[in-house]
Amino acid sequence: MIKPLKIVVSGPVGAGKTTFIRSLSETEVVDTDADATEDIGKAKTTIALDFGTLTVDDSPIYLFGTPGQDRFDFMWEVVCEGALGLIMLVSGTRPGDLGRARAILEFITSRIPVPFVIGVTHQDLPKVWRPDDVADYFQLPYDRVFGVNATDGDTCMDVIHSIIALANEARNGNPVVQP
Ligand SMILES: Nc1nc2c(ncn2[C@@H]2O[C@H](COP(=O)(O)OP(=O)(O)OP(=O)(O)O)[C@@H](O)[C@H]2O)c(=O)[nH]1
Ligand SMILES: [Mg+2]
Repeated sequence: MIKPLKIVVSGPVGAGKTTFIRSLSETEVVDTDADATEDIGKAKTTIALDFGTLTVDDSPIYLFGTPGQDRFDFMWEVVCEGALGLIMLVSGTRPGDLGRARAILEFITSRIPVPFVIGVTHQDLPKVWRPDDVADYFQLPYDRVFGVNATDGDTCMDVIHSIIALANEARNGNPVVQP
């Protein structure tokens, strides 16, 4: 059996990590959503991880989602163990969370030299931050930042194809070059 490619989906609270994995997974998603105990603008939040699977071009992909809340940050390293690619999601409706997204990105990539792409969710809504705005914020090339509607698998697949290409380079022994 081909070893599955492990991809982590991370980002701040409400970025759409659980929704993204649910939209893509071909198997029933294992989630750990529980009632939020503080006001985070929604009823449920991930407390440990999300897990889903899909197959792309005959290759098995494992998707692991992290919790967004700070108080579960001890889970990030656990969830990221062995990952070959990282998808950072930020919501276009929550530009105030970009600093938080940057902190998570630095936390993970400083511990695991993993290639990453960024998805800006909620692109189906008007007046949200667009991928180019977020690329400028992170000073990243525009082709590393994708507009996503996490409730719709089509836009999520663009992100998956991009991270698979980067992850395969890393898997083939090429050094991970962060932009
Ligand atoms: N319209 C729209 N709604 C979205 C999108 N992504 C997520 N949502 C909604 O936003 C809310 C939060 O999404 P979640 O998937 O729970 O976010 P999360 O990143 O897993 O959040 P935590 O687990 O709390 O960190 C849910 O009500 C989703 O349905 C999107 O791209 N467009
Ligand atoms: Mg979640």
